[in-house]
Amino acid sequence: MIISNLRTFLRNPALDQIVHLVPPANPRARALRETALALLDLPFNDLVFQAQTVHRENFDPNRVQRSTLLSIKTGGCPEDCGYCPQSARHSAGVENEAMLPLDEVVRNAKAAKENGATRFCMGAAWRGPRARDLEPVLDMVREVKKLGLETCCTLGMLKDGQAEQLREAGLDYYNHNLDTAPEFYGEVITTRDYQDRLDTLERVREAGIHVCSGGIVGMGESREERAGLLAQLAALDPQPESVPINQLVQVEGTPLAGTEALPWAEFVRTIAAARILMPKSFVRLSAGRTQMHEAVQALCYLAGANSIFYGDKLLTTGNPDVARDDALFAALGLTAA
Ligand code: SAM
Ligand code: DTB
Ligand code: SF4
Repeated sequence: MIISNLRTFLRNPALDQIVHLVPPANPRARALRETALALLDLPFNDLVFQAQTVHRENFDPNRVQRSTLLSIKTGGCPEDCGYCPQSARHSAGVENEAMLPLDEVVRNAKAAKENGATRFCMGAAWRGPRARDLEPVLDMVREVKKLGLETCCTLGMLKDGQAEQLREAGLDYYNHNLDTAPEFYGEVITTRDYQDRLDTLERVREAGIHVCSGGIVGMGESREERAGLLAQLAALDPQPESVPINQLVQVEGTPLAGTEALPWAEFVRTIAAARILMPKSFVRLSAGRTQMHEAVQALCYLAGANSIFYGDKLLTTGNPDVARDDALFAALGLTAA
């Protein structure tokens, strides 16, 4: 009760300046936070121009990398992430399913490759894998890798040794999001803390796996808090190879359903600031595209997004179908990386 009152007190916009003075633990993130906020505060055209300039210095601006997602273990998750339809604590109507068999995963990966995806990302609704959960996933990684696809997993928190096992099986990327700024985090998730996430990212990095880490915007956070998320991501050393920026997909039955929608320009600003702060990372325009107008997606590409989730499903919710994305790529002259 005291904590929740304190949070409400600290979230009072009039106190933003004061809250803002509370330094994040990492000095690099503290400095980057000021830079991130200054970027987000720029006039839109100045920000997008700067982002496109940085983008051109580091990438072919007309090429976009495409990853396809598959939920290999859906629902029944013990964690309480306020955005997530797969939490057993919410009532979003997502059933607790068994792990998919290997042949079904391979079938989906082949289809993804035929459609033109270069990376296949397998997600599980776990707090983290138990030893016996990891074995079948290692087989999936080996088989998907054999197809000539880049492999990615998102399985929750990893314990000592698990990242090494995944690496030996042929895992190229591990997705683990910081999700939001440290000071907003407790509003969204209580069953694991920010440091747990940083620890998993450290294990992934030390095992020699590429890091995919980003977050979600539109959860009711302030612009300062979006700057805080970007600063934490940009402070990772080295910076993540992939940075998914998700727009909250509001699912009925989750605590965050009904949150006031983020204005589209604010989403584009977040992409642009991510591009400038992490010039060599693939910035992924991630969840939320189904509800997003083509023109807004085009602005995201202009602002430096160069990766998407491709295929008509994310994990449990929809994504634009392949035909809609192919039409947008054709309209913009974009090609798959
Ligand atoms: N259970 C694992 C974990 O949380 O690390 C892996 C799967 S989890 C679904 C992967 C990520 O999906 C979350 O960290 C979150 O950033 C994103 N996500 C989940 N539900 C979402 C939603 N409704 N809208 C946007 N992003 C979402
Ligand atoms: C990420 O940043 N976004 C993806 C992926 N990493 C695993 C997941 C989005 C999930 C959206 C809600 C759903 O489909 O369940
Ligand atoms: Fe579980 Fe991951 Fe969903 Fe959180 S985001 S409830 S850990 S599946």
